[in-house]
Amino acid sequence: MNIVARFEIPYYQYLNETSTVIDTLPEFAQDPQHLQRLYRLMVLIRVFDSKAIALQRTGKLGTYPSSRGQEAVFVGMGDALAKTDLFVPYYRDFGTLIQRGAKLSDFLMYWGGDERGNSYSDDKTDFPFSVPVGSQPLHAAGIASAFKIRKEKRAVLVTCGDGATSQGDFYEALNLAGIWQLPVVFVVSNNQWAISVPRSAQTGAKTIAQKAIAAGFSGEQVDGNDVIAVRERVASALKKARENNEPTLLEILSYRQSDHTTADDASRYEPKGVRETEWVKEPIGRLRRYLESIQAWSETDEQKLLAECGETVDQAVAEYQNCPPQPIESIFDYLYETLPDIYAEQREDVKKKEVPVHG
Ligand SMILES: Cc1ncc(C[n+]2csc(CCOP(=O)(O)OP(=O)(O)O)c2C)c(N)n1
Ligand SMILES: [Mg+2]
Repeated sequence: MNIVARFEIPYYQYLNETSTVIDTLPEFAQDPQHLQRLYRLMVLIRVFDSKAIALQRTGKLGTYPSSRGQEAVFVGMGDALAKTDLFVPYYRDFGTLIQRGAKLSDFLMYWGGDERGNSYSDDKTDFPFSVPVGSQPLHAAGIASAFKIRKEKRAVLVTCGDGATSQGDFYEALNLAGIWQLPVVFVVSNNQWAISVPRSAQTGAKTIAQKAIAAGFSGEQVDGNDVIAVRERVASALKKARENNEPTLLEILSYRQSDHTTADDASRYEPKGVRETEWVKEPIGRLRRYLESIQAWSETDEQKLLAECGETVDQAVAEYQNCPPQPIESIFDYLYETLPDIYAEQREDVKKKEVPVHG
């Protein structure tokens, strides 16, 4: 018997749970100002997130999926992307999109039921959120194929959750990326839950990262509570994609510190105490403690930042609430270029209804 192939799945972490540096820091992370920038973004995301949940609880926003606990994933990805790359997000990714030209108010609009919130990117390059679970990796493979045919040095970054990796589309996308050698990076944001289904019930494989092996390219795990690791590994994978048309799968591990969405109640299925145990790993405190240890952050900085984030978020809420709603018949206008006759009557009928205001 001969062994014909062997595989390994690496795990990347630079800043551990106790905020200790355990590996040589990548160059960008040796610049405290760069780390402060990432820290500020993570805090902004958390402040916005709490506000969005409060708005939903008071009837001013529709269903909203929280980012709590996953801030480093969004910020690390956004910081690693080049302007010319293309991002194919899923519904939790607003924290990346605000680094790509989207406004916070766009997301209030979107989750408030106004589709104009979905038209966020400056030059309309990035895709809108994918709410269907697992369909977007295929779109990403298709776009990457176009970049390759056109010989453009651009990479596609696509995200999905751990639950999405059980969809056939996910495997098909990986297979295509491997066989065609496409410039695409697949990020699986593994927050350990797909609504009430735990990661342990999702796959018999030890890691999700190893699913890349069957497709013929490399997969790795990244500590998703360590923004330095996320930023470094996503940047490195994007570079390989741009320069060598080499795909990568990154399984980024974190923990969902919230209900699945505001329509969920995780206390009905999440074992007691796990969230608290996982909280010691959370990304914002981890980076703050490190910055404090190198004298690059203080309590005064923190208070100033929280006040700034509060103002920024309040401004976004005001923009959302003051934006005049669209005419109600617009739901027909976005769907068809030429409205089929059978809907003409319905369109007229709906015009008589009262238009709900934002918030
Ligand atoms: C095709 C499809 N099936 C089912 C759903 C309902 N659904 C919405 S989110 C979700 C769980 C997804 O979990 P995961 O991929 O881990 O992402 P997470 O929400 O945890 O970030 C499901 C089943 C959907 N939106 N689309
Ligand atoms: Mg999940």
